[in-house]
Amino acid sequence: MMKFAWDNYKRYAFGKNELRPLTKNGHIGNMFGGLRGATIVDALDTLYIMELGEEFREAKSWVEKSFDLNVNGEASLFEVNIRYVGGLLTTYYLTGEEVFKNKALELGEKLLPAFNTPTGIPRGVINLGSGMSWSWGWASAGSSILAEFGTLHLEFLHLTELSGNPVFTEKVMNIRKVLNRIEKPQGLYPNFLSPVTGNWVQHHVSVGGLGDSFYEYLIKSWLMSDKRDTDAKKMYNDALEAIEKHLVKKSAGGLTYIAEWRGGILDHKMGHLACFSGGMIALGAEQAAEEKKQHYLDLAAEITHTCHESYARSDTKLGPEAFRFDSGTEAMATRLSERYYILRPEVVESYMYMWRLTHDPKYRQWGWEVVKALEKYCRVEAGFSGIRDVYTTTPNHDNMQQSFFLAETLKYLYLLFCDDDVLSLEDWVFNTEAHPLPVNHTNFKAKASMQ
Ligand code: DMJ
Repeated sequence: MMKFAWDNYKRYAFGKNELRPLTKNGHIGNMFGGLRGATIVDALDTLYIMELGEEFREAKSWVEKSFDLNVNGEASLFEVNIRYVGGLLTTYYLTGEEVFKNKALELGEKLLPAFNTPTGIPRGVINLGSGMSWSWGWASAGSSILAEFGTLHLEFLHLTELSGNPVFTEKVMNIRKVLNRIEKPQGLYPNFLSPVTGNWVQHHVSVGGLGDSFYEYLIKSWLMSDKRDTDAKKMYNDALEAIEKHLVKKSAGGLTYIAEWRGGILDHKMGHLACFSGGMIALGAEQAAEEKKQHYLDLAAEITHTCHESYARSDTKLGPEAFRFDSGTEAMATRLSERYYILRPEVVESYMYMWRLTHDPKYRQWGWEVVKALEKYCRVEAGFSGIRDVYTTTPNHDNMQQSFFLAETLKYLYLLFCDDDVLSLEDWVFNTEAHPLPVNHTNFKAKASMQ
């Protein structure tokens, strides 16, 4: 599947950001501020890990010869960090090849002006050429987004490690300081924060979109520090406790889900994005107090089960963008606009973690169901495509092969069927785009080569 996805990208869209597999051309999009080759950089480590040597060399050669960082345009700080910086850092650690390190550091420098705000909380959009930054037009009152400024920590610590420049670590430690200082409604973290005043702008809380990877990076910061970053662990534990108290619910049919919270009122909806949390909670269970370990493993298994149900209850056996638990509905989309599946990884990501942490064979079976469904409904003549409605077996394709399909979905599926020592969870922490970064056992450099 990876070879098919890559070959078609190479044939029809090489150097563009993503493949449009129906029209057989490339897509540039507006998230990466003039950067190109998102699929190449996102796929590098997956190609390497899967031992697709020739394909890896094609990708590397593009990075060496054609990857231009002198660009202008509106880039998402978050997306550039998780896909490009993350992908380059990982490939450096896997191969030891300097070109990946140098590109990661050069790009990291270009992101720094986004932090020039009164609080040091970065704005969401940056022009990589001029360094001008601003907030997303859709974010209320010029706010920054929790999942965006909260998903820089892992990569920025590695940028400091590899450059010797403390500025990257200082920037993300300051974000943590601001978040620690500010009062949290009922212990919850709202999704919108003003980079000017440092106050919350709106009380919307979600473990799905807009919030998700902030929580993920707290527990992973602790893991990546070889369990020394106890502040991150405390923030994670406190946040999870509040989430459990206020957002975790059980449906009439017995399915555990995480609702969204709007100023105290619950929206009984769970996004596909929130399904990463099964894996996160299982990964975090290890550090919990003895009497809570099993509880968190059970909670993780229940959430993963619910997410599997969202797949199992559809006709294609792929899950919708969001599913609901209201008016008699359980784990199904009720709105037309939420029925699509864009090749997202979060559900198989949780299967992979649950498999590694429990070895219950059902997670491999569930992963295999996804493989079959992808082959049946998303494979088209020239690549893989998202579908607009998971509840019909004659799917309408969206004509997009997302770069995260190669970075994440296929990598997690592959790892689900590998031995545990391939990218062992003891030694590697996956960034939110599934790019593994080494745990700081003694120092990061000790892990500069996987071989
Ligand atoms: C990916 O880019 C990352 O996993 C991110 O954290 C959330 N969205 C997509 C995949 O769905």
